[in-house]
Amino acid sequence: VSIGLTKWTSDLSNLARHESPQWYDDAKFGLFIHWGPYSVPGWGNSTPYESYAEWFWWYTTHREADKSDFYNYRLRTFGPDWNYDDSFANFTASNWDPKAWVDLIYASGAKYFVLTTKHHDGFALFNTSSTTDRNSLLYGPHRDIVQELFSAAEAYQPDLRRGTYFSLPEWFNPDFGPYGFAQLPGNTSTSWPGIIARNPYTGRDEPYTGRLPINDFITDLMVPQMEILAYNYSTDILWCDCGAANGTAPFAAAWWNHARAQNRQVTINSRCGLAEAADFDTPEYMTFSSAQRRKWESNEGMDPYSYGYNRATPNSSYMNATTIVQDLVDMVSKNGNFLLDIGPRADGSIVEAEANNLRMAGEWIHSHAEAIFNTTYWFVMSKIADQGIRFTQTNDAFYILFLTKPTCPDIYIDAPLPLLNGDVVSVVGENKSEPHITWENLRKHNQKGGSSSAPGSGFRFHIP
Ligand code: FUL
Repeated sequence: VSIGLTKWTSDLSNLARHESPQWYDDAKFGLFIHWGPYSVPGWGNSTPYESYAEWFWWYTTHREADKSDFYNYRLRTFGPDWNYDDSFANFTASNWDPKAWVDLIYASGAKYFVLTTKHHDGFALFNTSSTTDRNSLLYGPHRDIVQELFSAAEAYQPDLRRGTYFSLPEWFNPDFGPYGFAQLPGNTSTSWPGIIARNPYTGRDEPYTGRLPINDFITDLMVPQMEILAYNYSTDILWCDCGAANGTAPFAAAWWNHARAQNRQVTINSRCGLAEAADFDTPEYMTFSSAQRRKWESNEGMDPYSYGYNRATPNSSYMNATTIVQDLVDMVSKNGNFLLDIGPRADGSIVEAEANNLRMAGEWIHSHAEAIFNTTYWFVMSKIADQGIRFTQTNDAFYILFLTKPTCPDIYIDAPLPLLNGDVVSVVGENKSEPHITWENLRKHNQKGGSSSAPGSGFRFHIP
């Protein structure tokens, strides 16, 4: 029998048959990196409000949204004549060592990374010369950031999967009229499109550096840039943002046909405009309380409320290693991946608290890899998922993960064990004193030794 594969077409019901590949499901843990000109002001306040620092331009031009007092920070730091694009010159990457980033990604235990290749400010970290000059090759670092990071990953950690965050809209692009943020619900501005260029505080028009004339934002800029990431940079994950009007469906069909011809499997997130046809959902600064049949990936900053670098954040506020491990375990047990974000400084250095906590979490993750990676969730218990106990499984092992050290050595789980020939493995976690993780090493017991179960009944488990 010869069975042929039909080509992907841009029909949404056809695209919906595409799913996240096995490698993505197995990878579980990724590092998200938000880096761009917004890393220069690098500020999002801390108390009483904190806001995404990568939204610096937005908050300094939208008074009604500016709860964190961005504008006054901008005024006292840069003065009244400063424009957002003035930050390009100080986005230097002067201490940026792509290999050091790759080393840290690997040390954290992550199996993939997703770099902001263009955030809402429209500044690209890759070569966009056919569509706009607003990029890191011509301004700021004068380097092809995406290419350098991807090459370093390929050279030093070839198993790391490489992903690209790509914001569909551009906040203050005058060419972007009909689809802009200004038309989102809740924005009461009637001065469209003037608000895009004119700063309502200063009354001056802000420049939009590097704009080339185009006719249609979607067909002449957005889609061509997605194609550049797909074909010139061979991204594994296209991680779009904002779900604005788009031309994603025909793009995705062509990209997937191309990838298939190359024997590659690539994936696309839920914010590219494909609705249910996307491969995975992307809850932001939130998680699910139970397992989801549909693949999902939670993303959040190590900063309590920012993806981009926020100099107002105290070291002690960054997510600590224990929380990283607990969140990862929790998400994996519910069919989720964890995309954890860092915000490097404008010179390419990484906040020490972020790097340290990632390395510490990575020690645990590396030494307990078998209970995390290449596992699937156990739907039965993940619906209950409570009391600090989580479950994962492979073909030959069943893992019981304790988010904290159990207070009682005998545990009864009132659900039948999955049919299994291999090991039952307990992974005991203990958080004695921050910032040190003191989780014990894996301890294996075969079913006879450590637990008992009978079909249809629960099972008893003794922690030695
Ligand atoms: C959001 C963006 O607006 C944030 O700045 C950040 O990039 C996050 C991952 O997605 O929609």
